[in-house]
Amino acid sequence: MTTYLSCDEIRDRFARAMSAMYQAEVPQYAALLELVERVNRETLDKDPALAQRLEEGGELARLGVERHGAIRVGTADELAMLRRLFAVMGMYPVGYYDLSEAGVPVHSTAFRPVEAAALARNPFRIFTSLLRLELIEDAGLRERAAAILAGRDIFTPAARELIALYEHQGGLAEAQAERFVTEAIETFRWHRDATVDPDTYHALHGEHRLIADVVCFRGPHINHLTPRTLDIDAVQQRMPAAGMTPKEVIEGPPRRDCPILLRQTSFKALDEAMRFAGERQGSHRARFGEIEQRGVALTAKGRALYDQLLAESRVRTVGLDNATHQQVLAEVFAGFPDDETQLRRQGLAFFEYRPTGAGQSAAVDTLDMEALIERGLVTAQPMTYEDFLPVSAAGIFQSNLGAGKSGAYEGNANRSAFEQALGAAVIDELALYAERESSSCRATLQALTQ
Ligand code: OOG
Ligand code: NI
Repeated sequence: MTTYLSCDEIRDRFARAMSAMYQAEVPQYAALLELVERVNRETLDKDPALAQRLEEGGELARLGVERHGAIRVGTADELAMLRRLFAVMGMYPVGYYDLSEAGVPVHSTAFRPVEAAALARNPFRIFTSLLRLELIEDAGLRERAAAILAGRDIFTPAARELIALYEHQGGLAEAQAERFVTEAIETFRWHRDATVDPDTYHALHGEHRLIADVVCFRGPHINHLTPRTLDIDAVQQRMPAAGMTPKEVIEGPPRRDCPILLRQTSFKALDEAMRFAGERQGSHRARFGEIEQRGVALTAKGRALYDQLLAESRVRTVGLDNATHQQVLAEVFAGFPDDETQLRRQGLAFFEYRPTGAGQSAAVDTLDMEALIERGLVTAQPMTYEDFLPVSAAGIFQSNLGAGKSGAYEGNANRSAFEQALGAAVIDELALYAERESSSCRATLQALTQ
């Protein structure tokens, strides 16, 4: 019998191949990886308890692997085929993000692993955006863009065959998987040669740089990769000395004792030489490097509080430099409990419960989780947030692509149109965390009462 590789193994190889390709394509990204590694090492040296926690969680060895990347596609067919391609690697569409409100004419999902074990093996995600041509007001330009997109195929014939083979067999054998990774990578490669002449490029660019980025090239080049940093504030501060221009502010919540959700920043997109159809030289600015630091996933209640505080802080942070911005954020977020017990008791964050060694042999007379935790019979581990934040994503888009000519687009969220293009429903991220939490509760109580 043929043995098939696990989806996790294929995803791991794919993530590594993407990293190697992107480092070769964008040398400044390789420099970012070096800086992140240096800061991570210094952070671990200063904080042996953190080092031990990471070691025990099996995370130390994986610290250097990228956590996510992003692409942008132009048509429903492209998105639907990507869904099948990512499924080969155990990556499924989770969450719906509307960016139109922030002036970016796309809506998005994140293809990512969903099971805890798969996330632990390699959490690599691809934030995937679909261009919303219907938001372009100029009908002529809209049709021109649609016609250009209709003329390209972003997948190699072999990639298409291997995806069909995977679906037919239910897996890929070693040589097939190896070939699949090689072929899949081709879709995300940078092409210096645009498919359009300068006039077309500039017309689309004038509407929004993002539209030119999606429409004018042969494929959806990977536009950034994102390693994990243990100290995002330090990396932001040290970027200039390492020859990088950081985006103005770190997105997301402020630094806290109990980190929540996701903090992100990037070096700004680089001006890169390209060639128009007809050989004229030009330049295009779209590709950058990002870093992330994740905290605990919030419940609907916790998320509502986060959104409220973020909105409050926004009116006070316009135009501030990062240091002052972070100071104001910290003041506003004083309203968000910052210890694990409160986060748990107030139902603000998700936790995974486990019986301790003592718990396994104790005779218990209560099923009250908090009482069991107090007595040292159960531990509650904060669950890492595995998804993205629309306001942060908008900030990342804007700092690398500019704001576009129309400010906010009239359009609004249209999840059903997105799902129709995708050919499937997106998975509700909150339901995933809630299910993991409640099944850990059930298993814990069962172990304690046996
Ligand atoms: C995606 C921007 C969003 C994130 O980490 O929030 C993103 C893009 O620029 O295509 O990657
Ligand atoms: Ni990103």
